[in-house]
Amino acid sequence: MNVALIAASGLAAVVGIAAWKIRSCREIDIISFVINNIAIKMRLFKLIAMLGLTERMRPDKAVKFVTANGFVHTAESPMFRAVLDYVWKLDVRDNDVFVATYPKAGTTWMQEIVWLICNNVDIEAAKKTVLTRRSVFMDMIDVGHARGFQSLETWPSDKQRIVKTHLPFEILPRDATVGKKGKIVYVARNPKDSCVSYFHFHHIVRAFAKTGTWGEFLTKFCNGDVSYGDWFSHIIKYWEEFRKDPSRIYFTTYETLQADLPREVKSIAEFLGRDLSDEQINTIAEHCTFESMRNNKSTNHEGTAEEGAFDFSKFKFMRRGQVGDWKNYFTINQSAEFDDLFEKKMEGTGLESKFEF
Ligand code: PPS
Repeated sequence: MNVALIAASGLAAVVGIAAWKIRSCREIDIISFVINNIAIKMRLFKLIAMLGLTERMRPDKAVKFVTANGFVHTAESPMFRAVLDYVWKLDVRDNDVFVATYPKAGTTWMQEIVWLICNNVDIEAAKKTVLTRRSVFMDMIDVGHARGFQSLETWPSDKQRIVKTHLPFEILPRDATVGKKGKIVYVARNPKDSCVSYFHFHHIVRAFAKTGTWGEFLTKFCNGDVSYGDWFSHIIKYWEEFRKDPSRIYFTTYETLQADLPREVKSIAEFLGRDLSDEQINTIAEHCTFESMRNNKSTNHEGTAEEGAFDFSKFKFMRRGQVGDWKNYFTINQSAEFDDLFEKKMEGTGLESKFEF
């Protein structure tokens, strides 16, 4: 045996033992902090998954913490916590477009639409490069080929940034909120469907908290004890800001996109100051159907380097893509209780009629 082989076997044994010893996400965080290398962190995630130890990494619950500007925020994956202080100070460019949503509202869908609108409907280019590289997820740190917060700072100045975020309006970059730079496209989704989609997504993301049963997860969702916190305050705040300045914020819903995609693409293009032909609008709409995006390696999150963070064995990222899937999960009592909560929280906002259950 040569020396390199002995060294490699030794290293593999050490890493294997370390992975076996790791009991929680927190420990992976500490290791990543010490080695300061997010790619290694992703490999650790993968290794632990291969050893069948994924469940032990999941935190028990979401954590509430105070952000740089004093806002109380909630997160499960520590990766999201780490980046917030930087986000607040980001230099926003005038032509930045933020695709903002509460998780599972159709973010990926809207990112692809906006990217195509802003890039001359270049379908070939869109297929060639995964969406996570074309459109940055601001709330995350760079992971392998996935673009996170750091890449925003070094993004070429001649290329427009299409920025994905789930952050509440209050903790977006100061330049975007106080400074009013860039535009925001906000997508909201019927909260019952959002909750069902989020429940399944928790089985995919290795670093998210344990869901418990469906009923237990629903309770957490209603209490805002999940990553990105309370659904109601998220959407209400963006809605209020949209009403103050509709020239800078576009507000739409998943259900509106489903109802008439070409009409919505046209309207978003107008908001972004792009004049698209009917043919271009239809090309985007066809490229962005659920089936098409589910089969597209560039948008379905499969086979990318950040995959180490995901476990697609039970559910795919492009799971169902339907309006009303909640009816397969909510009991009659759960639905009635949710309706009461919805009525109470939404009263007087003008948002009540946006969602029909
Ligand atoms: S994330 O992780 O928060 O960024 O997820 P997000 O992209 O917001 O939401 C994922 C859900 O959107 C569905 N989806 C679509 N539905 C219809 N048409 C298209 N093109 C489309 N693309 C994504 C996806 O399937 C998830 O919803 P569920 O209900 O889980 O299927």
